[in-house]
Amino acid sequence: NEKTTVAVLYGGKSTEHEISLLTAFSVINAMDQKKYRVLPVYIKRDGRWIVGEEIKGEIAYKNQLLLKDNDAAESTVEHWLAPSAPTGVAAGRPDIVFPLLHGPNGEDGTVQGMFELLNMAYIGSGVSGSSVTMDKVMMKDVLSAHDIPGPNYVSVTRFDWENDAPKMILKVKNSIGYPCFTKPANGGSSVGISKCVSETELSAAITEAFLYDAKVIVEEGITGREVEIGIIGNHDLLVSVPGEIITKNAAFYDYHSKYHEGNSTLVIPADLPDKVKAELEEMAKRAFAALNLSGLARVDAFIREKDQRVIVNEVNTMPGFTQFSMFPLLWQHTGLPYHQLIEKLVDLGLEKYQEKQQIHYQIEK
Ligand code: G1L
Repeated sequence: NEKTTVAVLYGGKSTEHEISLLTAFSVINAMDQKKYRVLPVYIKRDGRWIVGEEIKGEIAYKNQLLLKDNDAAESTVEHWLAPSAPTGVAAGRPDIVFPLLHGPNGEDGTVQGMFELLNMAYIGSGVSGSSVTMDKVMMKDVLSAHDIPGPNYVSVTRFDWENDAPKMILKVKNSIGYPCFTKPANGGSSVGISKCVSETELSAAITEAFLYDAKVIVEEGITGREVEIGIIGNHDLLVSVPGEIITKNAAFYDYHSKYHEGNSTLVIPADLPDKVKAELEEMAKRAFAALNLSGLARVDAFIREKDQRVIVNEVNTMPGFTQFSMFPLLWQHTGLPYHQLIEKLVDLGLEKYQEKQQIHYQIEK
């Protein structure tokens, strides 16, 4: 019974460096070292990669994961670059990679593309699912093509905005109205998001969102309950119990204070009528399949007040993943504790890799 070598990839150049580190700390300490060899792979802020020695025992402080040059194992990432290199610690090649990276260098399909080229197994969605889901406009275009209800939205590129801002404002007024929300299209960030109730506010909000991306999405504000649900699987999809985010005095708080300053509470499981719950599960599974996702996703939706219909608002291929984050908590309440969730994701990643090996890239003679 050989152990499976899992490389946990964390750090990175983005603003989410700290969250990535904290998540890696949480994941690594939850992994059963009788089943797995855990290799830390740290991407430093300057972009350099350090492959550390196998982790043995519990890590006491997350800062132990800030590997220094002299912590580097003999094996380096360069060893992985030979697509035919054998797997195993000695050869330096892990059986599977667990990418815990956010933002432009981890969630948009680029890291996944690298592991495809290296012919290595990795956890989570592939290139197309990751990149399409990362771009909120592309994601909503796909969901809408599959008749999955979402808020109305308008895409504004920096080019559109610089050339004819009044036309874009008019477009928002005609197809969405107020209140509306503006967000950088690139889903990696929670910054640059605003709620607008007037043209003046909209103008300022769009200008601000362009600090973070060259494309901005303007969305209809939906009045209703905010719920989230977890999905795991590749083909046979399992759904978690739903959770609900309850915000105290919704109108009063901006995005940051709402989600990051304790002005909202989490209720798991959400208390939903069976019919609504069934619709949420179905919409979440349909969204997962439509976006060509694998492994896992968290789907965020509204239960619209006026008709109790499920409106899919966000799909996240790399949800918060510490032991105390929404996604693991949802699974905890569904009967799958954190360490088992991680094992399941490793199995799903290996399974997907095996399936891909069956594809013939040449016509057999
Ligand atoms: F690999 C998975 F399972 F797909 C995966 C990857 C990344 C799940 C969750 C995450 N989450 C993160 O990386 C992050 C939320 C810590 C971003 Cl920094």
